[in-house]
Amino acid sequence: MITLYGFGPAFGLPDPSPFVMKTEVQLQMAGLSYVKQRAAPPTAPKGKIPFIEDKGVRIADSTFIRAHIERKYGVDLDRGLTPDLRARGWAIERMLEDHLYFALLHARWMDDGNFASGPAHFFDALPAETREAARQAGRERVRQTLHGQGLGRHSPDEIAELGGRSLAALSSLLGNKPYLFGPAPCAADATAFAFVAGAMTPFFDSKLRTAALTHKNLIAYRERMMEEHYPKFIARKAA
Ligand SMILES: N[C@@H](CCC(=O)N[C@@H](CS)C(=O)NCC(=O)O)C(=O)O
Repeated sequence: MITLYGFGPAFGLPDPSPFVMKTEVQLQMAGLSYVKQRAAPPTAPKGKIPFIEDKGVRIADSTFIRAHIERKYGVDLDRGLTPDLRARGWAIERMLEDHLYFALLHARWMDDGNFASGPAHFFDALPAETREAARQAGRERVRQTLHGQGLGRHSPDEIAELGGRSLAALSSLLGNKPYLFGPAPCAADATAFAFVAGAMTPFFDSKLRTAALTHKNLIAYRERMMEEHYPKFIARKAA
């Protein structure tokens, strides 16, 4: 049995990390059984979540996890796709994981209100004497990450504008198809769904969310995939 390590439900999402949601959906697409457990980044092999444990072997990073499950279990999450469409899937994933992600991170961590209602709670379990300092240090680390990546050097409006362009590009690529490349989902759909859900969560108020919600096809896509992959999460929220 595979164990998927994530953060656990938060921020109105099955997991606050789009990378965890991507991997969970890909495990489901591969038809594999798994259990979920919570873990903190410092315990992960590469200091980032998600990672999986599969019969004593730990694999970190959502892209390497996908490669592992495809290789070990003989599945192809892009089956039926031409080399051209596979390349497009990779390009879409890179746009979302290496560009949109940082706009998402900025909206959650750098906006005072969003930080207070969201990521600040990651530190709640720490002893009272160190909690606030750890919170501020964690926020500072994210600020430095955003600066190093480059997006953090722009104004909040410019960051939202750039993130919005990635969402608009995704919406155009999806068009009126049920999934990115037609009637059947592929690996990049797991990624796209996870990022669209992360951008649309009503838990955070942001220009990025407003931009995401202007795309009716992305709203329908998110709903369709949420029903398909997280029916229990939806039912729990409705109860
Ligand atoms: N390339 C990684 C990215 C994973 C990632 O950025 N995870 C974030 C949460 S969304 C994390 O664990 N951050 C903790 C840290 O950087 O300290 C993947 O595809 O799995």
